[in-house]
Amino acid sequence: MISAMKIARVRKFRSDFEMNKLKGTFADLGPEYTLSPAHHSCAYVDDQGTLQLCVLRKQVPMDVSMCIHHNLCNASITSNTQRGAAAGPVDMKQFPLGYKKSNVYTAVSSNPKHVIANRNNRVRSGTVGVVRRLASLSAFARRNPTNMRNVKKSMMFLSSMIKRVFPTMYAKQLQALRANSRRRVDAWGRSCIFNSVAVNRNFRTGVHFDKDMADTYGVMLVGGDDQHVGGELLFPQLNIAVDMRVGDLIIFNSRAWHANAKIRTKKPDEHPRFSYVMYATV
Ligand SMILES: O=C(O)CCC(=O)C(=O)O
Repeated sequence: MISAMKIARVRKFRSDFEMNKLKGTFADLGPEYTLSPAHHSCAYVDDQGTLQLCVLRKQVPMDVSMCIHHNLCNASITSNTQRGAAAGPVDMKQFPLGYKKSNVYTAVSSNPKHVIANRNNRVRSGTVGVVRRLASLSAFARRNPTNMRNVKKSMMFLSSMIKRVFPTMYAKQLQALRANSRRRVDAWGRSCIFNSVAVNRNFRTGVHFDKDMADTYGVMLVGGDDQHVGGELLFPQLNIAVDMRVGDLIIFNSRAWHANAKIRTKKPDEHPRFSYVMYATV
């Protein structure tokens, strides 16, 4: 049972044009940010009354978060160069041959005919479930069918939670997934409103929004020993910061600009912050 929820009408402090200029940069937790409270809260944007985010505190049972963490954490082992703006400001050391930043992120190759598009910093972030680009299951999902099966109940639990709290959103997202799927690739069954998970390990994202389906919502929880410091999830357009802890769940608009504050854990490798972003893609 979810107890009283604080509902706030918020405004956008920066236009999308201004946000586009900040795309790929790091955001810091400054005094302009309001920290999301320790109880459940929702933020709607004034003009259209669109839900931007909803934080549910301590609603994910330990067995659900442990199951997701234990079965999927290894997806973050392989480093990923395709996280675009989320990978943060380009680290030129990673691109000794040069780098062009246009509408796609392009590393320069030693072979002039060879364009390496969509490359960005190497980050610890992997995909579990459907990969939009391929419209099929990710390598992790194909190689680890047992892990995929193990998390099905937990994914369904989260999906049913959304159904209970936001029934209209649930119905709309499920319908969109069914209507748009190019192939019938299901990660966790046809009543689950997400079919993919981004698994991140100590990944400080730069300002970005998610490229999954428009008008859908992502759901995120964190895993690990909960000893991480910092790494707050920031919504720079709304000046809202959320310190996510194990057991919390955030539901956020896939088009809401977000980033992470610096991870300030003294020994981040000993106490990594894992995040699991569940989303709908086709
Ligand atoms: O770890 C987080 O708090 C955010 C992760 C994220 O934004 C992403 O993977 O796109």
